[in-house]
Amino acid sequence: MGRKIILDCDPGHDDAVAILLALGNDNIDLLGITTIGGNQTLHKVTYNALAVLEQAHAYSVPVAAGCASPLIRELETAPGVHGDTGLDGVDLPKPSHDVIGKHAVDFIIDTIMGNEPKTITLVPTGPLTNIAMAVRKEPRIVERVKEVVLMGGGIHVGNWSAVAEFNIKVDPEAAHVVFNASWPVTMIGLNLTHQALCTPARQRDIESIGTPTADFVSHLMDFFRKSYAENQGFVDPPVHDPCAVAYLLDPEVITTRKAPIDIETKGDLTLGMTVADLRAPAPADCHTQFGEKLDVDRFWGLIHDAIAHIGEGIDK
Ligand SMILES: [Ca+2]
Repeated sequence: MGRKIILDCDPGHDDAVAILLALGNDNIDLLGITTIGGNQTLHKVTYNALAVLEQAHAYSVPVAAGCASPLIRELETAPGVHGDTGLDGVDLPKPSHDVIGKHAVDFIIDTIMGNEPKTITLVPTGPLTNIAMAVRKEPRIVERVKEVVLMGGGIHVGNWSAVAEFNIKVDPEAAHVVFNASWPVTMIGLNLTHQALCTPARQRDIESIGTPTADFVSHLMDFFRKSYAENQGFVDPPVHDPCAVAYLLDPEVITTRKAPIDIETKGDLTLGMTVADLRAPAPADCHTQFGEKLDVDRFWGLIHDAIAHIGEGIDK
């Protein structure tokens, strides 16, 4: 059995690749996908999560819809990056399954409390609203979870403002709750994910697998390349979210550094900034760390292998 994870996401092109990476590797046991309003509205990203599972014929992975908006702010979506559907650029297969009849926050709590302590890893790749709500509703999950490995934030780099990354900026108060809970948090931020660039050569390598899912990913990357070129000044798009899953599959793919990290919730210019204190070695009780260096070949090798493993459909 692989590592048990819950993927809390807002698909989103890179979320879709993260889902496929988790599905296509037996060292991950994807217990469920929970959705959060972010890249697009909750309704759209939930549909997208179901459609990505349909694409991979992964019919037994439960999907639970979560919060439609941040804790105290209006939802900000990212149509300029992900299009009107949240997954523009592909013909999404129509989902044959629906969400389960349980809210994402309750699914997260029940799964963590219903499994052995320190066996469940939370992998948030969207705004952190669901995770913060779960902490507030059932604080015992903080002690019980194995760790939180999230995509968000960054060290001295932003994409939704000069210093803030989208997921954190959309719901900084939720991020504050998550980073200040005492569980181990690994932040896979923009400083790391901007090393995960889908170059044309990487994309051709994926296409060479020659399956519908490989084509699906390639079409996603075509759109992502265009939107990143137009909106963010990138030649090749950074594929953020699968970096968090890759770290769980192979810790050596990402080198990490411990540092106290907190979230700015008040700054006029710095709202949503992940403030890491790098002045000295981290204190012994420091529970936060961040990804620093990506082994790029190893990372794309994991993506390739997962898509190849899914083949014509994973049927699980
Ligand atoms: Ca995401």
